[in-house]
Amino acid sequence: MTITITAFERSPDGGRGLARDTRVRWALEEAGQPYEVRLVSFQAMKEPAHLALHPFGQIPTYEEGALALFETGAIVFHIATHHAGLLPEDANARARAVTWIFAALNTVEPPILELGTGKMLEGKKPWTKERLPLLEDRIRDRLKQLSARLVDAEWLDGGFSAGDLMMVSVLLRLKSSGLLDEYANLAAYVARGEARPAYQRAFAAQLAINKPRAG
Ligand code: GTB
Repeated sequence: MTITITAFERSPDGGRGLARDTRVRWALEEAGQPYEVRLVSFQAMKEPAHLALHPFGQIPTYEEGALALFETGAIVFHIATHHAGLLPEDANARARAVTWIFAALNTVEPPILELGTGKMLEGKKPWTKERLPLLEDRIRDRLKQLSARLVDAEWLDGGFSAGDLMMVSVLLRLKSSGLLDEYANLAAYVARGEARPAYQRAFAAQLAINKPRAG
């Protein structure tokens, strides 16, 4: 059955791979599943046809036959449970890998998003100058804890899993902030994720759509 995902017609990040379709593309590449992409404009995202797929009018969505999903956690989990390569066979190891998906989305991503919002949408507010260091420290708390757990391991719990895919995807957002470089093992962990051929293919596919064009 054909898998179709949605992505920005033109991502505001100009192809840096930070929009959330990249993590879904990456999961599909790891699973060896071909997929099609339907590009949507900001306007189309808020229209009934897209809202029927995504109640919050966002990307990405995932369609496969009669199934339509939204939320990257649910989409990556679905891909990982239906195809080999993203979750271990052992039941307990599998449950732990799923835990890392939730940890990435519920514990690590929120302060990173707060910083993004603080910079992009509230950058001119009078309190921003005082607030940004607080937001950065909240991220540092999480990075310090994650760094202490990872130590010098290659991945979070044994072999590469959907938990690592999600954690690396979340941490990638920090690259330009310099915060990641304060934790050498986390910077190396993210680099290992980025070096995976499946990530490279996913990144290249979104870049082909989003790279700034001359003129
Ligand atoms: N919790 C949802 C999920 O995980 O699927 C969040 C989905 C989401 O935030 N989608 C964003 C969206 O559709 C795109 S990824 N936004 C449009 C809207 O809400 O109207 C977030 C994103 C956007 C842009 C950049 N960037 O340019 O750097 C990075 C990340």
